[in-house]
Amino acid sequence: MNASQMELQDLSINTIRFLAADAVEKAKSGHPGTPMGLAPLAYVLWKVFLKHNPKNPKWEDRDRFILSAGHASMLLYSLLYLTGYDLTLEDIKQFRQWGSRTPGHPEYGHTPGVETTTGPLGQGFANGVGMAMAQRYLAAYFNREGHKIVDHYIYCIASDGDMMEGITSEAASLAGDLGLGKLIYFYDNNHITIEGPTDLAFSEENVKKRFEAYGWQVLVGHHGTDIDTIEHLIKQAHSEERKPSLIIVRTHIGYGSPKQDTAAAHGAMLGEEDLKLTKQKLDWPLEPSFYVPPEVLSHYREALKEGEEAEKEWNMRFAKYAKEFPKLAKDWHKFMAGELSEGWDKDLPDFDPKGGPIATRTASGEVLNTVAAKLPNLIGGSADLAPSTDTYLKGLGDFLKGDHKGRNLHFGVREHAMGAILNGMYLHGGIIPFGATFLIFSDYMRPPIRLAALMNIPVVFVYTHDSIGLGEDGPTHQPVEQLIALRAIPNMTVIRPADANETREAWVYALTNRKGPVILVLARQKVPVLDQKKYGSAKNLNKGAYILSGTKNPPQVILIATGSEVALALASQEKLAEQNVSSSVVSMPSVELFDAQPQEYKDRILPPSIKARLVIEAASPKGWRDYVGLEGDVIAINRFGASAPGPVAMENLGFSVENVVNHALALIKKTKESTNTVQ
Ligand SMILES: Cc1ncc(C[n+]2csc(CCOP(=O)(O)OP(=O)(O)O)c2C)c(N)n1
Ligand SMILES: [Mg+2]
Repeated sequence: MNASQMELQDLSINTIRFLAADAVEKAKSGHPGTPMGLAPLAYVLWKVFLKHNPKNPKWEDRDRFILSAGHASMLLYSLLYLTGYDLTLEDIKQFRQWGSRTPGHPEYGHTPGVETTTGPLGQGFANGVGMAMAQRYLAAYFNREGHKIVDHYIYCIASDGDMMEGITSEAASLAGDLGLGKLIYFYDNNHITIEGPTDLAFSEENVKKRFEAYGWQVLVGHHGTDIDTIEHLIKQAHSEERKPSLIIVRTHIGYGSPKQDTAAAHGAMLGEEDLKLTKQKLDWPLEPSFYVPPEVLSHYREALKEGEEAEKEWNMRFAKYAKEFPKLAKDWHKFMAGELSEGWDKDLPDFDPKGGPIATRTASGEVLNTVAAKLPNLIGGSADLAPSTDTYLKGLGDFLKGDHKGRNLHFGVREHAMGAILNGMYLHGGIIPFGATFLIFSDYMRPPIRLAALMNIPVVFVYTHDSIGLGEDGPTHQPVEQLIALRAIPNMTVIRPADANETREAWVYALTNRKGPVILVLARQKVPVLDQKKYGSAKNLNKGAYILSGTKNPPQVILIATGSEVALALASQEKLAEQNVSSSVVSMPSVELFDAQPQEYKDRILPPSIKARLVIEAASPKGWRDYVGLEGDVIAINRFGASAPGPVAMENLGFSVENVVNHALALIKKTKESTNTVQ
């Protein structure tokens, strides 16, 4: 490399540093130090290795780049702008401002080129593992001898905080077990977190040995500014195909500034004086701020031509592939568009009451297996609970090291990583992912559930053992507050079907409404299959609530129930009828879907004139006042459950016909009195 090339390289690296420092300075908020330390690594990765086309951020065979340390977002925004994505210098100047395309942390779907939303540490790390799993499955499905249609890397930069988070250990352990050779991760080992030096809480000097124990190849770069070594290490990572690689790079937060190597460089602007000193030290013009030397811009913008050529070359290879394998090529387009194969829903089971009661988890397993046989892009698994959650795809193989064709994923007992991996699989493209565990353990994976909702990505989360009705395992396993906690997440659709046919419709909804995540909440215990000739059709599930069993004249009381409590509501309705009390039963599998209906529909299901409304749900009562008002009543659970056979626990906590009838009668009396008082 000659002197002018060296100079261009230095200028290119410093451009990233000062775009970050200037943007944080202008916003008076953000994280300048990390991009400053990482700039050389990012430069070499993006300039020499990253296969991408800035003009088409969705090109299927691009390398994926994840900034798991999302607080260093200015690093990513700088790279996106410099290499020619649809992001301008003006956008950079609007860093962290209302409505800007450069929010505090990278947000998927908001800024072109951002592959996933990061910020909550550890999530990006695990997303990448999901992307690599999706990639391996697609490679196994599509690649043929001499035709490597799927051939890209997943790169990720992780920080000290990422390395401390438990989810990282979960995901790394699985990635090693699966031998995900296309994963190339960087550990930004700068020895600093917010409170100070990492050894305040992290004396794990040997992250290297930890990752080796996980089955990773671990490489070490002692100087974050030594680009030749970093380049060499990345090449070494490329040549290891059977293990993921972690490249540990010793960097210096706030490089070049008076705050270098201190926590002060992490999360606040450098300040006018220090910024000036840093610019002087690194030989950077003080004015103008946001300075991008023209030769630097054209140097980075070579990515445009290179990217276009790379994609063109791939398109040509794909055309040859399509000629030789027309059926696979057709599948490819379907997979990438997230389409369901024609006739996917033809043989869906129609459950008959004559078959006897059936747990909704069991019905779900039947539906899932029927559709999976026709949807090769549907893959998923559970966190070591496939037999209990009924999510095993029979005869469709296991996804294992060295054999990535199988469609059953074994996450091990790693719920948190499972959630983020599912997100990553969807974000990679080509996959309809689902994952399962007990509803109680949704708590173990709440961060990725929330991020799925924030990103509006259609991941299907399957949660069984959904109430105290699960029985003897007791209060540690019996969900109480989980339903309302999940319903509280914006953009989330929670569906708790009443019986087998509603469960079928819940899956149909989850697979056809690909606008955001769906949570299926299923019972362990058997529930009756509701007679479709006698009651309202389960096909109404997509309206969120419907009249399951109505009355000719307005009922004296409306019983609203979800999931396994719907059968209880129906039994109570019969008992009330024996006492000449008229009631209707509304099945309400999804409050979110009901909320989205036109007012006219809502008023039809819950007429405003009828104040006697009684909700029955074996979970926290929170939230139900929205539907029953202050006058109505809720039979719910305001305590933890108890270890006992399911029916006994249910009975003792108020889920009996007798208790429902008593509440209904009292409610009718109370609402009548209050109406009289008003008159
Ligand atoms: C799950 C989670 N917990 C806490 C935070 C708040 N936070 C942001 S960065 C950070 C740690 C900073 O240290 P490091 O990860 O080493 O990043 P660096 O300062 O070196 O860039 C913390 C605790 C977060 N973003 N995510
Ligand atoms: Mg750090």
